[in-house]
Amino acid sequence: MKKAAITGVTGQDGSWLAELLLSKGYSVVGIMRRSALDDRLRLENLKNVINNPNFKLVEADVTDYFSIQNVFKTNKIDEFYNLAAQSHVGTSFTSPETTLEINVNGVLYCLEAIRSLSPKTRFYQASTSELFGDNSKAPQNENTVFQPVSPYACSKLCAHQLVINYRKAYGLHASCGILFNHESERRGEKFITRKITKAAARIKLGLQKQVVIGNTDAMRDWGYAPEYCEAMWMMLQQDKPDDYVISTGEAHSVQELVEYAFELAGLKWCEHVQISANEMRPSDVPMLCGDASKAKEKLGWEPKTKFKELIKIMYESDLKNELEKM
Ligand code: NAP
Ligand code: F7E
Repeated sequence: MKKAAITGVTGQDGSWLAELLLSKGYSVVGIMRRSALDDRLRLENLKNVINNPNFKLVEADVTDYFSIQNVFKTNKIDEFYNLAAQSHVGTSFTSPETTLEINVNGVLYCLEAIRSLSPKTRFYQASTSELFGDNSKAPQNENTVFQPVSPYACSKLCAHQLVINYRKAYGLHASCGILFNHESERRGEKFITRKITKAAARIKLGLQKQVVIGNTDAMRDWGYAPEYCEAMWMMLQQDKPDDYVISTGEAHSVQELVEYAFELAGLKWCEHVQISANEMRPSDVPMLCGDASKAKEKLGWEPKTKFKELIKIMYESDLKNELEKM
């Protein structure tokens, strides 16, 4: 039985990846940092996996080298998926130091632990389309120049280069997935898709009246998270490590997202959506649209769920959740 470890297992992608790997017969070590929060709330996304006998939760923090070393000292890990991050771009402007600590040093510690204790372990790094930043060339692929425009993107660029360096210098099987935005009914509620689908559901049920958002001109290439987690696994099954763009190849604006979610709720968006400078970022990525041809050719990966289907899944899930709470 292969054993995989996942940092960031309590996050959106970590929960989908844990489910996927268990379904493939892996034994999974889910890495979770300590929190003062009630575990039941933090583990909500993991309720499908928590009672699986092949799943084990361990406490470790990627910013604590000893705790990461300990994962390797107490487990023989075949595949290590590093999904832990301060992943909110807006927050990275207000907490740049924490963002760099987790997103850069955290990655360095994982790589160092593998290099020194378990050099045969295959490593996946969660890189991001935010690396492309201000690059007006679209669609973006693995050869597009990186022009990061936030502390989050700068941290992820440093991590991306560290992974490439450890691959070249030490021969580690270390790959980066340059994933474009991917969402699901488990998405954190501060990201724009979930913020909008939840607000539309709550406004429909009379539980709130307004939602306040920022830049509606931004365009993103939004895909469905479980499909993107399958691509992570595919990358680590290749003989050689490499970096891959994962995307749908379609871009939609925040404005389109708002209009479609409120249409699903049978509401007029302009009666409920307020634009505020408070929700704008000091600098924002204007447009992301990916070209995942390399992943299609080398991994056989292709996206299935398109924009409208994705937003419908999220809206219907939020409506159901809110109805269950009433
Ligand atoms: P997420 O929901 O924000 O999850 C992040 C996870 O990292 C959480 O489980 C969080 O744990 C954990 N974490 C944060 N700091 C940690 C630390 N010091 N030690 C251990 N764990 C820590 O993010 P996601 O959407 O699943 O994304 C997964 C990864 O892909 C991230 O690296 C993100 O930057 C990257 N990415 C995401 C997207 C996307 O569109 N979703 C696109 C490209 C790349 P707590 O529960 O304790 O906070
Ligand atoms: O913003 C605009 C915002 O926070 C999308 C992370 O998973 O994907 C994600 O980063 C767009 C931006 O995602 C609000 O300014 C307007 O232009 O949902 P988001 P993101 O910044 O693209 C990448 C690939 C990652 O790697 C990240 O980890 O929507 N926007 N009004 C807003 N965004 C938010 N959050 N809230 C608003 O009120």
